[in-house]
Amino acid sequence: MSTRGSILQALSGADSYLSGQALAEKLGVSRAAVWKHVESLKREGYLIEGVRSRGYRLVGAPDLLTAESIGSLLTTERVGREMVVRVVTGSTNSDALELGRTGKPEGTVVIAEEQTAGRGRLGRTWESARGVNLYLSLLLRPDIVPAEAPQLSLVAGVAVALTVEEEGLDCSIKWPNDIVVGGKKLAGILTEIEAETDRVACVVVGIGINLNSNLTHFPDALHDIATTILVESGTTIDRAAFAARLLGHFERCYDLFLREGFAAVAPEWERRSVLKGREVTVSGSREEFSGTCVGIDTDGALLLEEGGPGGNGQVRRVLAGDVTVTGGYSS
Ligand code: BT5
Repeated sequence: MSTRGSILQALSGADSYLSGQALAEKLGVSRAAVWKHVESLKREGYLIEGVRSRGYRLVGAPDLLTAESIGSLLTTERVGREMVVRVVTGSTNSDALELGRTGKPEGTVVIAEEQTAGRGRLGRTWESARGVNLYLSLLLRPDIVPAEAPQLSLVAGVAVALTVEEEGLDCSIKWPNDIVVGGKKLAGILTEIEAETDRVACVVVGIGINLNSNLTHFPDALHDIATTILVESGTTIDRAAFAARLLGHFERCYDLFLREGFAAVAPEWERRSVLKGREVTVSGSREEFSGTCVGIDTDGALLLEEGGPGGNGQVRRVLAGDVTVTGGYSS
């Protein structure tokens, strides 16, 4: 972590003043260097009180996503330990794929305050208003085959749900990648891979979560289908703290996935699934299928029991596509 990050971490963890001397000794830098970093943090909007005989005290932090503001709260071993934070970018997924090609390590995270070309699946757009939500991409290098990569969307879905639930909201997941609160989409996940013959060179898991935007940040077409934590709970989220917690949950779920496979994460996913027992239609691939969702397979495939007139009760595995629920999934 940078000296600035370490200063911020020390100040955030202190319940009283920390003297410049104590900080300097702890970090192995001069008192003048501590002072310089504190001044630059203040210019960024951190409220740091300095009292001559006592030292520094952190009184308030700006709602800015910075490597320091997130890094000082991280509990992970490797996820987010390398972080690239951009004020504006096209798409954090594109950035992370690019970093993957240049050899950046597993766990590297790209975060942006705003995306000008945020991407959903199948060429769709992800609305990414500035400074209010979270747009981040994780660069991963798991030893898996390309066909297993979509399971990481589900792993990330569980991590997002666990983080959102800590805000006191009930979360459901709509296969494969919609995180739903109050019947509306709160977050989406886009997993992309860079493959080498039959192995994965890297996987990028992109997560977009609506935190503090209100509906005016969205185009009209999304007003009935999108929501945010602010809209659902009336509380403003500390985005850096939320991001740090999300990365913590992700690392725990991901490590479980690496150790024991998707089947170990599946129960957490299944208990939030809005589709189980519902009549659904899956489109987007070459064919369209309808049936009753009976759950997901141990590898994350959606299981549909074909029924109704002409149906034969067979269970079909669906690997990709968009799901429409007959009658909607809000009730
Ligand atoms: C997704 O696609 O849900 C994946 C979204 C992934 C976004 C993240 S942000 C960080 C990273 N960098 C990127 O460029 N992308 C990832 P899909 O299932 O195709 O859903 C897209 C659809 O969701 C759109 O067609 C809209 O209907 C709706 N939508 C767009 N923006 C939204 C938003 N902010 N909140 C809720 N719904 C939205």
